[in-house]
Formats: sequence, C-alpha cells, structure tokens
Amino acid sequence: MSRVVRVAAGQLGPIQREHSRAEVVARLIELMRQAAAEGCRLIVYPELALTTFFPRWWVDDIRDADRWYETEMPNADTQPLYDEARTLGIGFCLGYALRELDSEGRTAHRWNVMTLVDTDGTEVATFKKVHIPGHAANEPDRPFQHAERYYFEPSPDGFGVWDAFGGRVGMMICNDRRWPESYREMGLQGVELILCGYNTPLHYVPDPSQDRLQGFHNALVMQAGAYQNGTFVVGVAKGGVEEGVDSLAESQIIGPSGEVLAKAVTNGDELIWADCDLDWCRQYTGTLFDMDYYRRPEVYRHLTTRRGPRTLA
Ligand code: CDT
Repeated sequence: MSRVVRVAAGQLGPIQREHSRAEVVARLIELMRQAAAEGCRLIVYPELALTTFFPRWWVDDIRDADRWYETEMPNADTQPLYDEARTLGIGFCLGYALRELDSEGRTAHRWNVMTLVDTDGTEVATFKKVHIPGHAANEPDRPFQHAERYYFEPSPDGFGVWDAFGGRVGMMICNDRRWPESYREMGLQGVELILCGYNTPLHYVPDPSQDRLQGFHNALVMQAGAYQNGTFVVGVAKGGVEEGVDSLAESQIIGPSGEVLAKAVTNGDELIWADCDLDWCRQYTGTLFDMDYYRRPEVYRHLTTRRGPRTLA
C-alpha cells in the first residue's frame, strides 16, 4: 500500500499584539482550505501560532501574561479551526502556549506546545517543547527580550512518536531543531515525519555575527537532522516583522535524503506542500543509517551523563 502523504506547511506572517485570536484563526482556516484544495492530508502551523511571540516582552507579574496562553484545546476561539478540519477531512498540527490548571483553577504549569490532530478531528498528541532558549530574568538593555525561560517550563517528557497519517510522526518546537538529540531521540523510535514550528528572530542579541547566518543555520540543522535519521522534516515559520522584530521565514519540507523538497519564498502567510513517500525513509534507515547495526551506544557514555563540557560526570 502506498504511504505517500501530501503534507503542507502553513507559514504565517506576523501576528501583532492587537490581532485577535478570531482574526488569526481565520488566517489559519484560509491556509487550511488551500491545503485541502491541493489534496493535502496534513497542514502544519508554526510555534505560538495563535498569538504574537510574547516572550519578547517582560512583565514583572507573570500573571499579566496569562492572556497569551490557552487553558484548553479546542476552545471557543479555535473550535472553528477544528470544525473546518473535520469538514475538509484534513489533519493539522498547531503551536500555542498552554497554561495548565490544577483542580482549583490555579496555574500549575506553563508550556510551549504543539497539538497534532488527525483527519477525523481526534487529538493524536500534544508535545511540549524540550529545549527552552533565551533567558529567565529581565534584560532591559536588550532591544527585545527572548524570555522563554521565564514564560515556559522545559518538558519533562522528552520526544515521543505516534502512529498517524500512515506513518510514525514526531514533533519538536523551534529551538529543539538545533539539537541533534531531538532528531536522534525520535530516530531511535523509528520516526518518519517530524513536524516543527518556529519563531526565529533574525537578530540574535548575544552574538549579532550570527544574524546573516540565520537562514543557513535553519536549513543546516533540519537538513542534517533529516538525513542522519532518515526522516522527513517539516519546518514551519512565523516570519516577517512582528511588533518591530523581524523573524526568519523560509519554511521548508525536507526529505530523508536531506534535500529540500519545497520552500517558502515570502515572509507572509504562504502554503507550501510536498508528497512525502514515507517508504523513502527505509532507503536511509535500512542502509547507511541502519542504527541497529551500526550505532555504538556502549561508547557514547557522555551523551546521557553530561549536559555540557563543564558538567562532569
Ligand atoms: N522560539 C525559539 O525557540 N527561537 C529560538 C531563538 C533562539 S535565540 C534566543 C530558535 O532557536 O530559533
């Protein structure tokens, strides 16, 4: 049986502070309709796809940021997206901020998540971001903050894979794509299709010499991760100038060969898609990258015993 799944990346242009979720959901639905018209079975949206990238701002009382988080999914604002997906028979993967409540209705956790929904409207899984970049304290001298470590807890769950869309699907969120461990954790579970949303400012405040390389690094990590693990990778941006901060677009779909199969050409709302033949993965994971045959976990002891060179085992 053919395992070709037509997958779309629904890149978004900027979402400004004053844009309501209803306005954003209308944009998501427009992209979803385009994807369905092209025969896609799945559309992937960016990280934090319902709001502006609010970690660029500092608030002394984190509760003042509560409005940027969802407390349930679906909710009144996103139900139209779920309804449209079910009508069209298309699955989707949506990034958003989740404020998990305890039984008393108090905030228990703040997560940066992506939820994968199947073509029949049922949730496959919700993945929590593992690698949380940036800083946890206010840095007022910066032109803008990247205070994700204030707004989000790192996932304690790591990287899972799920059987969906005729294959084995994993998720990662933005900074996760820069870490080889993310791909490998999923690769060791037989992943065939990795879905990744991102928000990447073009200006990297700690080292501006990297600014001109943002597009190169984005492609470098996703192409290497795809090839070395014999998997498709769907990277989806929120690009353009959002609240004065310019962000990388360049959404792309990469095959297990490491080749880019489709790539966005604008930094606004744009749909790209590719036919992902999941059987192609075996040509890599069954030969050069037959991990069961060639890997040497017995000599990789530093990988799980150290965080970095200074964290001695
Ligand atoms: N959203 C996100 O994870 N962005 C990071 C920016 C790193 S700079 C603090 C990224 O890896 O693209």
